[in-house]
Amino acid sequence: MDRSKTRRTRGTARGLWAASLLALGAGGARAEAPPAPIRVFEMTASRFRFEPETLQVTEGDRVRLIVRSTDTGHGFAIKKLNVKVAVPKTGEPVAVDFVADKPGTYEFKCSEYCGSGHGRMKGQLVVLPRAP
Ligand SMILES: [Cu+2]
Repeated sequence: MDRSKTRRTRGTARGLWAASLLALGAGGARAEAPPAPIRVFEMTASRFRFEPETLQVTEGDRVRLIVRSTDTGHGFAIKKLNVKVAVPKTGEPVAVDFVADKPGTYEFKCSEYCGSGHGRMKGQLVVLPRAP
């Protein structure tokens, strides 16, 4: 009984291996561009700055920012990209996903009043043109 179980398991493993080879072959035959890489950045928000203050990505990158507060409640907003999230004072990380689809410099700033220096709590996202 144990032996037959083993054989079945091996058979399944072989089947999966063949299936994955087929999948690779099919993927290679398609002339699609590979998906844009995801750039992941971790960022902290605290009175009254973001760290890092400058982010640099390349046109077309999919970007994920993981933002967390080290003190009080903040916000993270990139107006031109329609991004705005609350960053809770609990320190829980918040994920912000967007596609940097146009080159340029985008200001980001704190979108939740957090004290006297709130107005200067900002940084920039630089999106470089993709080389042809
Ligand atoms: Cu603020």
